[in-house]
Parts: sequence; C-alpha cells; structure tokens
Amino acid sequence: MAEAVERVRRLAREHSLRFERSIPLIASENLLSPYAKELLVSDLHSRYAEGLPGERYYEGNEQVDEIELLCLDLARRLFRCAFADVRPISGTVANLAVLKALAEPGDLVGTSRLADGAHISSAGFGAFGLRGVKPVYYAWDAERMTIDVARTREILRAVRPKTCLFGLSLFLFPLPIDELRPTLEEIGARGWYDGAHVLGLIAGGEFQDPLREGCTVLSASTHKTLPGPQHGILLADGDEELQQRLRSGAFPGVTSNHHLHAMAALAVSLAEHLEFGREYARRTIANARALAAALHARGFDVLGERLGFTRSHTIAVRVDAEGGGEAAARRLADAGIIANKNLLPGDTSPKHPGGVRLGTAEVTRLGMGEREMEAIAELAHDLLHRGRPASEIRTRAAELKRGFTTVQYCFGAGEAAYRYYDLVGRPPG
Ligand code: DSN
Repeated sequence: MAEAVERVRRLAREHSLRFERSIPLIASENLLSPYAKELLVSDLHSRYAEGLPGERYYEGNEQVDEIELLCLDLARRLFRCAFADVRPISGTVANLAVLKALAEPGDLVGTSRLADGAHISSAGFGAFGLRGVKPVYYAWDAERMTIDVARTREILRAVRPKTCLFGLSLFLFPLPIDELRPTLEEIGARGWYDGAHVLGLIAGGEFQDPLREGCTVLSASTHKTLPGPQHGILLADGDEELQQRLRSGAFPGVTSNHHLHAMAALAVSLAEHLEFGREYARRTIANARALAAALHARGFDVLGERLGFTRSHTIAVRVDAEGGGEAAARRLADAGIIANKNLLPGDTSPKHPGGVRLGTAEVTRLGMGEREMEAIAELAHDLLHRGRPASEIRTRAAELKRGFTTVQYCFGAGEAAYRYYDLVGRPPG
C-alpha cells in the first residue's frame, strides 16, 4: 500500500506542476492566499463542531466558536446584511439548504435553463430534483445574454412560483432583478440569488448587489471570484423566522459537521477581501473585457459583442468554427490553456456544447494584466486558427506563466519564500 501512497503524492505533485506551467482560465476556480491555505491543513480539519457557537454537541470548541463568530461578522460586514451562515460545505449544499428553508416538495421555483447558463442545482437531476421542486423557466434574451424581462413577467404572472432563483454559471451580465421586482411583489414570490460565480465581484462593489435589488437570500460557493476555500455560504436580509429557517436548513438539514478548517480559511479570505477585494474585482473584470476584445479582434466569435462582451470575470466563445466546444477545450488544454466546454443558448444537446467558457479570476489573482490577456488571445489564435503545434503553444504558455506564480490581493503576498505551487508538499521518494 505504500506504493499507492507514493503514487497519489506523485500524481498530486504532477498536477501542481502542470498547473504551475499552465494558463488557468476555468471561470469557477481560484487560488487561496498563503494564510488561508495553511488553515486547511491545521488541526481544525480533524474536529467536529455541530450546532452553533456556544450551543455545540461536542467539547473542545472554544476556539472554533470564536473563529465562527468572527467569520460570521466578516461575512455580514462584507455583504452588508443582517444574516450569515457559514456552515454549508459547498455551493450546491448551500442551495439545498435554501430549498429546504424556502420550498416544499411539489412547489414551483423560478429559474433559468441550463443552456442559458444556469447551474445544475436548478436541474431535475440536481438539487431541485432532490427537494422535489419543479422549475419554472424564465425567458432568455440570447443577444443580451440575460433574462428577457417582458416575457418573463408574463410567465411569472401565469404560473406564480413562490420562490424565484436568479443566478448562473455562465454569468456574463447582471440579471434584471430590479426590473422584475414589482412582478415578484405582485405574485408574492421571494427573490433568491445564487451568487457563486460573482460573489467576489458583488463584495468588491463591481457587480449588481442582489440584496439591495430585491432578493432576500444570497447563496454561494466561496472559491470563485471570492478567492476562498471550497466551501459554501448563506447570506440574507429578513426577519428572524427566515433566519431560523435558513439556519436549520444548513444544520441539521443538509450538513452535520461543517468542515472547520475550510470555515477558518473562509474567515481569512473574507478579511482579505474586505481589504483588497475592490481592486481585485475591478482588475478581474477589466482583464475579462480585455481578453474578450483580444479574442474578438483575432476572429473568435465572442458572445455579447454589442454590450462589451462581459461585465463579469467570464467570457463565452462560440467555437463552431474551431471544431465545437469539446474539441476546442481539449486542444487548448493540451496546449497549456485550461478552460472548459460549455453549453450556450441555442445548443440542443448537452453532449455537444457549442462554446468554451473562459474566466479571469485566477490569472488576475496571480497578477496578470491586460498585456497578458493579449498574449493569451494570441496563443489561442495561433493554436486554433493558425495551426501552430500544441507543443509550441505549451512552451510559450509556460514561459508566460513563469512570472506569475505568487498570489496577490492578500496578506503575506510579499513574503519572498511563498510561491503558490510550492505548497503541494515535498516531492515523494
Ligand atoms: N460547476 C461549477 C462551474 O464550473 O460553474 C459551479 O459549481
């Protein structure tokens, strides 16, 4: 069995080295700060703390209680809201907690279609199906890559769901919650926002603020544009009854223990975002717009051209001319540019996505700017349009990446010894 252990360690090391040499453009990924990362391997990882601070089912939780109270306070400050719960262990688990709190089996819940960019939580085979709720799909404006307000008003008035979820995994532009708010009030529906992708942009003041625009509940994962650990969060404004329902949705509804090491890392990440988040969010969006423009200038079919391509960290490229989403994403990855195939509006088969999704949260975190976005677009153009070999692009991608291996926008960023990819551990053997 020692061999299996060595093998896993070697594979993890290879994985890290591969990412060290690659351009990471997955829109849902990011990097932890040094202080957040060290908490993931702290003793907190080994402990249980079910319940709430001061009301635990276990002994030995005094420091955990203080960390959780601090984490809650930082979350409420960052998102300017009355309520936070940091016990969901992922974004999907946070969504399940909300569904448990707000909906009963058989209820109708408004949402977007997967092909229009919704997260799999909204699918019958995902969290919606697990809670037994039925989706009511909003109408989509594919040119503006957002909800079609007039047609969606008609749908909502006709079907009258009690809860309306807003949020996407292909999240290019803010959603028209403000415009739909009178309709939600008219039919007595509660607005709920899944802000996983754009959480750090919301907190940085660079995206719509759903809790100010008509949603009372905000759920999210905490490791995308908010560069924290893989974890989940619930945020809300609303009365004590709503808060209590959300709390019990989180525990005992959908979690038992809440991964204390990740919660501590989240506290660090929230504090760092309070300090550095505004500038980080601004730079992330500027890089996305620069990358989109550079790809478009090189003949790529980047969606949302008339609206400046994106207002977030994400861009979507239709790649029919480059062989389709699957082939294009695979060729990019082979050449050291890591992205993912993605369904785009109008796609009819989930097995044949027509697009590639690119995000700038991670490259921005590593200090890249608009000059590097031009260089990345040129690499993609040389690979997918000019037929340059993957080996050449891979070498050039690694050269470009060489100057960007230190995480920025956090405390401890300047410590000379710290390089993100070194923290994988000693080489095996
Ligand atoms: N599936 C993730 C994404 O890539 O958007 C979100 O959970």
